[in-house]
Amino acid sequence: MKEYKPADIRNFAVVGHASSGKTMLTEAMLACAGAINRMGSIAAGTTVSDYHDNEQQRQISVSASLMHLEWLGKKFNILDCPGYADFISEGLGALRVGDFALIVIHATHGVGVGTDAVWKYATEFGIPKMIVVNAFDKEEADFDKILAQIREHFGERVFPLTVPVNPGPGFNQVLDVPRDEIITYSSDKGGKFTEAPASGEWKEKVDALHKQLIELVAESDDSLMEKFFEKGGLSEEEWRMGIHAAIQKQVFTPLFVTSAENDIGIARLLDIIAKYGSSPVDRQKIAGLNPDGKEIEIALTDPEPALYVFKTMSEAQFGELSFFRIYSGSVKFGTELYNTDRRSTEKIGQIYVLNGKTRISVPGLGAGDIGAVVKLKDTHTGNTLCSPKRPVSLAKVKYPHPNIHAALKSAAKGEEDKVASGLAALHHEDPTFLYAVDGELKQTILSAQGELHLEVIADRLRKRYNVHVDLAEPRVRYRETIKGRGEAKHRHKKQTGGAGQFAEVWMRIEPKPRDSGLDFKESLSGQNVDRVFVPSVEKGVHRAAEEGILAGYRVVDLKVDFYDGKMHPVDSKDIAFQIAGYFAFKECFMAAKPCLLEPIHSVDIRIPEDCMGKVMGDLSSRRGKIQGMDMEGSFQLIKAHVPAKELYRYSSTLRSLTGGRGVHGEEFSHYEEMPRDQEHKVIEEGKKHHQKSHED
Ligand SMILES: Nc1nc2c(ncn2[C@@H]2O[C@H](COP(=O)(O)OP(=O)(O)OP(=O)(O)O)[C@@H](O)[C@H]2O)c(=O)[nH]1
Ligand SMILES: [Mg+2]
Repeated sequence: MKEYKPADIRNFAVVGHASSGKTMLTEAMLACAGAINRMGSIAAGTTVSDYHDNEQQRQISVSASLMHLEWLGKKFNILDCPGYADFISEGLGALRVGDFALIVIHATHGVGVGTDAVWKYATEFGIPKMIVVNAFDKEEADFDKILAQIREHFGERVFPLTVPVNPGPGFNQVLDVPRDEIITYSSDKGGKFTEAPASGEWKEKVDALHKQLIELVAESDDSLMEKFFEKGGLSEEEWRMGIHAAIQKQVFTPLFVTSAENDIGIARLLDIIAKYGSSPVDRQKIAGLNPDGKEIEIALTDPEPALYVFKTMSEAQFGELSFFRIYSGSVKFGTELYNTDRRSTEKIGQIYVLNGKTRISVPGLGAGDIGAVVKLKDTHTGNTLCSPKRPVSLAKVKYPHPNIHAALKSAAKGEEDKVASGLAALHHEDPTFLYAVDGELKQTILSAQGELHLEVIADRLRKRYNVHVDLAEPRVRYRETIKGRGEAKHRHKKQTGGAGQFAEVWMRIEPKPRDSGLDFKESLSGQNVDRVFVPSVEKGVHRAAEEGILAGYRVVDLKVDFYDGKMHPVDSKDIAFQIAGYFAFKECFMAAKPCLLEPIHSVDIRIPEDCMGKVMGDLSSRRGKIQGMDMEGSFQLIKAHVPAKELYRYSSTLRSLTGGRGVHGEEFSHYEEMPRDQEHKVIEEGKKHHQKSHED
């Protein structure tokens, strides 16, 4: 493969809402450019990009895949990203290294919450956007309607460079605004086309659009603006020169129409990307930190290499692949690089460019390019590899905090070590999920971006590490507390054989505000109890509070006063007062109107307006309390407080209530007293659990 200059490279992330056709669009681009002979399909699981088992089974993308092709002498590095919010880390990594975002919107599904999310991320990364409206072969596809919706969301400056001439089944013609032509695509899914000048009503339409386009381009540059006013227009050469800058500045966001499934509209999209799309040269300098934490600039033209690892992936029979983008210098087989984040040296092994699972080995890659390398020793997603002469750490992607949880149950004994090392390896690959052995719940808790994400992690564990694991509902961290005051006098006495034990503890308790924990104090007066036993009583109280009294959950939010008691000159000792303190506390607690508290999560739900009724109804059946409602673009944002217990697998419910158009995020908010009937259930379960663990 030949070497490409940075100006001849087009790195972009194909992103958007789930199932908008990103993978098919990528497939169509590859077919159009001759990188593959024939398009695969999602249904048959034969696309280049979705080559993993879990993608083919579910017919969705789970990992971002790297593909490349050549078009008009330019090398396109295409990162096809999953649309499900569960796998947002993949899209974030790709947008981090892309020079622009190709945002795909389904012509009939319209702008989704996933579209909004990637738009926002692309803006944060400071890269321009191009929009593809796909599936114009669909019966109900309506260009004016979808354009209006997109403009409502993303502004009036979304501008169509192509317009469908015959949308609906049989769609094969587009009006091409830069060329003033009607382009007719072949029906063999090869992406070939013929062109003819627009005539009649289409001529009028294209003339008007062309004029608007020239105005937009003129706006991007003062000298073009002057020429525009002098001559009342721009020459072909002038506006073509200005279009690149106009896209960079996002004076307008170009929009294209396609049918990815039939490879319609793709060739002209590739043309525009090749001629006017962003290249690494458009973002010549990026910021990084040197080892002293000082900000430095890395320029594309610096000879010393600096690479950002945006993704790592372990592949069966192949080992770990690290995907990188080169921000300066070049790499080749055998180059020694410094991993600034791990403070270790790595020797670059075989370098590859990829088309999904097909890897083509190359001797090296230059500045601006994207590739992958196998078997680095200790390099993870987000690390910077660089010349030891100029150590730098490039800005990392900030991933959203994982807030969807499940417990991991081992179905086979003796696999604990394998599970633990598998989880550690998977976490390095995908930092957007976390795991922890939770001492309180006595479960291994996985936290991820969504339920699909959790399922995929469990799948990977099973397949790659050959362990028998299942996901289960995580236990809920209920708390126990009191609503009234309570008192007890507990005598502990054991005087049969050997050394005796004697202690008497008089104690009272009262409630404290929420989230204030447990306070222990003594107010002993006189000499009934030696003060050396105060810590013993406190220990006993804490043990009882940790164990839980009503249903086995931690006791919180109360004040304990150890105010008197009795002792015996010989038999009183630490252990006797611990035991007396333990039982005195339990008795006080039961006398003080005990109750259970349950964790409440604050939940943000984004849905299209037409789903409001269903989602609100479902929320109230989950004991949700609405905290507020807001419009975000045309989406409804609902903020609610919902008990954690009611939220297990909520995203699947939301997906089915909204036909895949809604998403939610959740976070612990506070504890609240439980309704009586619910409390009763938990207490009964707690008792059963207690009995079972005693029998085991
Ligand atoms: N009719 C029609 N169907 C399409 C078109 N493009 C994609 N599809 C179908 O839409 C479904 C989703 O396509 P994908 O390419 O997997 O969509 P995606 O955006 O990559 O999906 P995720 O990566 O899972 O978010 C598949 O069944 C495709 O065959 C199109 O242009 N026309
Ligand atoms: Mg896909």
